[in-house]
Amino acid sequence: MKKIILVLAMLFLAANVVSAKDYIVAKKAGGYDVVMAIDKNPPVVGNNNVTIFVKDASGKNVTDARVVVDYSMPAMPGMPPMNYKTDAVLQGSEYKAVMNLSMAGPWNVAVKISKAGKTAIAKFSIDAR
Ligand SMILES: [Cu+2]
Repeated sequence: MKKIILVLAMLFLAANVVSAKDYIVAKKAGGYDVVMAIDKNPPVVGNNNVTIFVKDASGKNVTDARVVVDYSMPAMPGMPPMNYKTDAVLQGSEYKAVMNLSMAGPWNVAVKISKAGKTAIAKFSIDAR
């Protein structure tokens, strides 16, 4: 798994789609390879530009899915749970979204990829500074 992430990250770097300083995480979900790159490393309170790459089992970019970024922070003392959702928009062969993190600390990010009536969810944990 680690190796796959490394190879994917290097491919994207070589293609100049992401920058070496990006925060990059990858996961398999529903037969897809999902890579999420955030332009802030570590992710920050405020706006973070998110680029999402979705590849199918044969390594082809999936460009006809609906991609939604769902990000949430569980309840903490003095803070109710927070949940936000934004559509990622296809740009070239990847999906772009802006994630506005309202507070420092741990966030759960669920990237929901819907296609042909099926939804795959890639879950990531990030820590905003
Ligand atoms: Cu909080």
